Amino acid sequence: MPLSKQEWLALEKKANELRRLCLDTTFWAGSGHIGGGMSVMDILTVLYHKYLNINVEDPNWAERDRLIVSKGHAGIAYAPVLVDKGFNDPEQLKTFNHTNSKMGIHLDSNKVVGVDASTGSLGHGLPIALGTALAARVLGRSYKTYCILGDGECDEGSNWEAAMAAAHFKVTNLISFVDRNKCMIDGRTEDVMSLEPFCDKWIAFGFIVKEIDGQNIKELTEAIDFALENKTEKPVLIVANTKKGAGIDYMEDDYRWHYGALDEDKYNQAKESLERYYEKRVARAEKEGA
Ligand SMILES: Cc1ncc(C[n+]2csc(CCOP(=O)(O)OP(=O)(O)O)c2C)c(N)n1
Repeated sequence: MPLSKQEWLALEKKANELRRLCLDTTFWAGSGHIGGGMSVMDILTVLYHKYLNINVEDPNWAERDRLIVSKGHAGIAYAPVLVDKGFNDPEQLKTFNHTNSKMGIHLDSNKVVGVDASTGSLGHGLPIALGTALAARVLGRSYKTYCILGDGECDEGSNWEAAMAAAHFKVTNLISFVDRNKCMIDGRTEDVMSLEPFCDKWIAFGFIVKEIDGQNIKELTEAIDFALENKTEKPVLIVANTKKGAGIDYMEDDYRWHYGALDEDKYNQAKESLERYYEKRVARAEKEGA
């Protein structure tokens, strides 16, 4: 169903709140993977606030949709989303990555409610998501499995083994995203290990690829609707072009903000930048929404 302007604006508001909460979590933690946290936040917002069929009262409900956040270092974005949704105590965010906290820098599915798989060692999420999707078929369940990969993460060969198997087994109940922010830990993806022609590679592995602006809520919803309506036998991959550090001007598109520390001054600058970013995005939704 097309996204109404009202729904678009509501998702913008939520995404803004969640970016702020990710920033706060980084400040409380002292440091964190804020760059890739900000780039993935729109994907997480749209999934948690429009698509995922989940139940906060029954987090392990067998029919729930699954999400595997394969780029597990995005825990600093994922934990705020799960807390805001009501899965975990908000006070826990203030202890993120502190000694003895339940919320480590990579979220542990045995400690953080709502996490379907512990990730952080890159290259494992798509194989897990594939197994989860195949399990639905074997068990006769109708849930969907979603998976979010980083682009730098796609340097890991295990992703391509999983991709080959997903196409071979015609796994159409799996919807995958790549957060294509073109930056990784220590450089730009094309400098560290060229990925291009990235979409063509996934197509060659048997996927239908939808390339979008991953920081445009409307395009995200259209891509997910497209994947959910897929009547072919091919799995869908959404290549979401994003910016590392999206919304925080001094971090944007700079791989050196893969992981960073915030002092009070930087924290305040970031808050102001996020406000300006939100205003711009609201203006776009007002103009382009219907
Ligand atoms: C197997 C493995 N090797 C190395 C790392 C260290 N590491 C953490 S994040 C990262 C870069 C990931 O880049 P990308 O997937 O593009 O993440 P994003 O830019 O979206 O944050 C690396 C190499 C890891 N977590 N796991």
